[in-house]
Amino acid sequence: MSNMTSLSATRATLPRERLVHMYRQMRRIRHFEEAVDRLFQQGLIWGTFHLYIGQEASAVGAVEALRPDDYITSTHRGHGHCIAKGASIPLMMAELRGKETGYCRGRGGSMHIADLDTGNLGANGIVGGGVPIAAGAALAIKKKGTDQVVMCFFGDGAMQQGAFHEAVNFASVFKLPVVFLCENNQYAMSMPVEKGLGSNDIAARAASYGIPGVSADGNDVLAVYEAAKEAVERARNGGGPTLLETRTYRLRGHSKSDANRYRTREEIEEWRRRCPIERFERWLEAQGVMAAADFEAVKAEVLREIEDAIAFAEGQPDPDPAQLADGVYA
Ligand SMILES: Cc1ncc(C[n+]2csc(CCOP(=O)(O)OP(=O)(O)O)c2C)c(N)n1
Ligand SMILES: [Mg+2]
Repeated sequence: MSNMTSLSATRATLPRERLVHMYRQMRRIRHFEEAVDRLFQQGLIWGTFHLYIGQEASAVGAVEALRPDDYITSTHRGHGHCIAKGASIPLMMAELRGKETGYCRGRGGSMHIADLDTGNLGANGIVGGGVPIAAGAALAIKKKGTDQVVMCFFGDGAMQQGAFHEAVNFASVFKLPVVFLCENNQYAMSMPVEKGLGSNDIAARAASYGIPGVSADGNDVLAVYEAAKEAVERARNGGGPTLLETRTYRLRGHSKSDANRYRTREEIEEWRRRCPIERFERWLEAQGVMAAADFEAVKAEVLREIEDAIAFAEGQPDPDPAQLADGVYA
């Protein structure tokens, strides 16, 4: 494994406020997810959800390379993408609590949150389901003649789906403005990548579609940002799609019920030491951008924001049972 302990000092070119923003976004995702877990243990969230803890640098680095009017497609593990793109945390919380004022009027839950206002075309319970949606959105962009870009998030497991192959090939043939971002978190449920993929070299697969393939350290928010920026610029300038792998790790179980029998405690501990937030803190401190007191202040503000969102959601109305069939089409 490559040396993943330090962030490169060549990336000091971003202004302070953007670095602080990236740090805050990572903390917002981390503490949102911790709150979701807690609310579930308290019996206040039901259904299922998939926590993004450990992967925060992937969503934040990638979305930082986008404009507000660009689109994303997301996955079953979508809270991080959603928050990174600018969603309202109170409305996400209301949705997870099944409230009428949530993003899907309380009917969708974790895996169906979409937010068209921020360009989030939606989480998706179908593994690989977002990939053709991203290609379709990119085709629409091309037909309309705007210069927007689609960032398509999916997991290593999604690469084994037929829909992935069809959509990436289609996007390549038509040179569509899309970045296919594979979040390689080492597992698809209990299946390790080295068993589930014919080749561990995810980026190399791009060659078979005639598009560039890039691999980035997914726990280094600036490395993800740099790789995503290049891919986004290529897409925006008519250069077509890129396949970008972010190598990361999910620190929690696959879903709410996971006894972690398929991996060792040592492996989890090793990745915990590469925590993307702590690594970014060390770098920010070394660069003189933020100090320990600043980290604490951001953390306290974010924790307050999350508690406010929980209180907001608690006070929201439940859906009216008489409207149960609203939005059911089949
Ligand atoms: C088409 C389809 N097949 C199977 C599943 C069940 N399933 C849910 S998540 C998952 C693993 C996905 O792994 P990956 O794409 O690597 O994403 P990760 O969970 O690691 O973020 C599977 C098999 C599903 N939701 N959809
Ligand atoms: Mg995976």
